[in-house]
Amino acid sequence: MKLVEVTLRHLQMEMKSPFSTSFGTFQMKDFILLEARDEQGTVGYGESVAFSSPWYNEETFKTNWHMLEDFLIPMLLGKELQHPDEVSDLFSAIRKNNMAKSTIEGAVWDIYAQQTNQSLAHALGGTKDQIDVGISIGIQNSVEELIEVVRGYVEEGYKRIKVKIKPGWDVDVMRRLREAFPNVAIMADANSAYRLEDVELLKQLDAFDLTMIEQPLASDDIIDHATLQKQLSTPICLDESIHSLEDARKAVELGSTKVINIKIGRVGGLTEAKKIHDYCMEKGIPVWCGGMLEAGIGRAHNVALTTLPNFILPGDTAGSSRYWEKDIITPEVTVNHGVIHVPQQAGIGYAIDQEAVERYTVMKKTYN
Ligand code: OSB
Ligand code: MG
Repeated sequence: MKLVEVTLRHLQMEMKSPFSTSFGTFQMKDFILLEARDEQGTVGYGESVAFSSPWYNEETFKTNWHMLEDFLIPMLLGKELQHPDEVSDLFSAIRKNNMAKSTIEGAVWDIYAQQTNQSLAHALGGTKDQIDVGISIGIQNSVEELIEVVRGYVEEGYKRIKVKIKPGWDVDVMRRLREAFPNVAIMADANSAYRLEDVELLKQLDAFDLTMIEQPLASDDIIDHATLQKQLSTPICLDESIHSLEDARKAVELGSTKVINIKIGRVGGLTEAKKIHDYCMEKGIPVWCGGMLEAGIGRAHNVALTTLPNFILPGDTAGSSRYWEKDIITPEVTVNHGVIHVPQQAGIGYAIDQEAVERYTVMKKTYN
């Protein structure tokens, strides 16, 4: 396989309702959709999950555009590849910028799956033909509202409810949520809003039988999380702190995390995601697939990755309609009773909706 043409598009999509975390609120999503064509004419797609502001990590859709245009696309155009795993080896010469790398690596995996006539899930080594999913719920205006929102998703059948927490929206909220839903799998995601000094407050969460607490401490920390985990009975799950297999290994060896949230973009692509999955499986660390409020292409890649056997816990891959009036793929990703049926066709198994893509395109540029 040899890429001969790559098109970047800046897309802008408005979310159905704002999504609030401890670090900010999302309403408009600006992101990059990448289309790659190889010499045989096979077309693959990738989606950058970087946001417009560097809140979650240091990348933005504009830094991704720069990295793609000036470094990553030139490295791949005209380069003969036998397998998508070679992409991350080539990109190892460039530090970090994982979401930028993942955008084009995902399109190479899509092309590879099509040319070997298998679904992306199968190409990755996936074993499931349906996956269980949960949902992530942002900070609401009141606990009463939160309970009503959660009730709706529990009734739809989502297999696990994750709620965002932050100082001032934590112990009391989780207590009331647990009282309202005694038998639902509930977890909390702090997006790095606490410090080790908050240990007494965080210990109070142990009373609510949470499946896990996600990234309570600093986004670059694995030391304090190990200290905290020794004092909590609730398992800690790292998100922001894990960028690679090496990070995962160190966090597991230190005892900083008992579960890992794998996000394809954060770790630099599907090849690295698979390596983290395999390592965790060997160590008995369950993983789940996180979300970045993706549009259809990113969502389709998440669905494929989640078919790997150690994705034991339901992830954040909710259905397209939870986020968008109209997604950019057809059919959209649909969830029934908390389950997504994984498409079996070659490639990602969802087609691009060209009309929707055109409608959301702000800018477009082709490289060849
Ligand atoms: O920490 O997992 C996170 C959304 C934006 C940034 C970070 C996170 C999230 C979510 C939503 O939790 C996941 C989703 O529904 O895509
Ligand atoms: Mg998170």
